[in-house]
Amino acid sequence: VVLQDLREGVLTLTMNRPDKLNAANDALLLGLLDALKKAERDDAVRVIVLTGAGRGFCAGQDLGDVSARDMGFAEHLKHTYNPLVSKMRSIEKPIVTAVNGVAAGAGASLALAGDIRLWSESAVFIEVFSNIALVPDSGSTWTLPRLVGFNKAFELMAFADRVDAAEGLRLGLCERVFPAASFMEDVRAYAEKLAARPVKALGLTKRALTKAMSSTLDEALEYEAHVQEIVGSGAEHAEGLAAFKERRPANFKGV
Ligand code: LHQ
Repeated sequence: VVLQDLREGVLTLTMNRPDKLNAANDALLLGLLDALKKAERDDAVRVIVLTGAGRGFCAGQDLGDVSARDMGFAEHLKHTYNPLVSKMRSIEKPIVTAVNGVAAGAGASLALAGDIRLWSESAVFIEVFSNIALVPDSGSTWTLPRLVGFNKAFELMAFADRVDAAEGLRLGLCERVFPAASFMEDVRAYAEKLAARPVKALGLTKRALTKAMSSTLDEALEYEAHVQEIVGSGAEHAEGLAAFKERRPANFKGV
């Protein structure tokens, strides 16, 4: 249910239940979590791309799967979606969510949980939860208001409005929109460019930004100093400095 492809430093994870628009069952969620845990320890993985097979990105919880109901929703979330989203936010590697089609419910939450969000022109984002009288989960209550403010987030959640790519770009739900016809090639080219950046420094940039979102300025300054000390003694920084002095492009690959 999760396809994995590692090439040129880019690990592409494809949610693969296309007949159901990649609606998530336990196997899919735990498969993603397991792949991220392995990617975290694998130096060959510099960037992670999360996308969906077929015409959907992810339609959220598989409503035909009974395990959530058997377990109770809270326990189910704590066992599956919560550790997955938490890992996406804490892993010190850039995650690109490549939203190829509809992202609904927890699928919309996963789309937002990436560090860089690339949408196809045919992407549709729906905080669909209220259609079935549920509360947004898997991080949407945390991410969406930080992007669009409390009130727009509430409106999108209340009416389960369909947000298309143009509107998603305007609202800041994605960084870039690519044509549907060339979407995965465009994502690939983008991810390879990102993989050529100093990903150890980017991993700590991600960590510092995440921490700063719930800290004071003084705490952020303190943490910046702490991580700067770490990257300052690393091989990437040495390569960056050498390249600057030698007036050549830096080669961070494999450093
Ligand atoms: C699906 C699904 C789906 C199964 C499409 N399940 N089959 C967490 C933990 C605990 C409890 C509950 O919740 C959560 C978090 C959540 O994510 S709650 C929200 C769950 N998701 C939804 O409510 C979305 C339901 N789906 C839809 O509203 C539509 O399918 C969307 C808007 C996503 C797409 O619409 P269309 O493009 O018109 O496609 P479609 O509806 O025709 O779907 C295609 C197929 O996929 C269809 O199957 P079929 O056999 O008829 O071709 C759907 O039944 C199936 N599918 N979503 N979540």
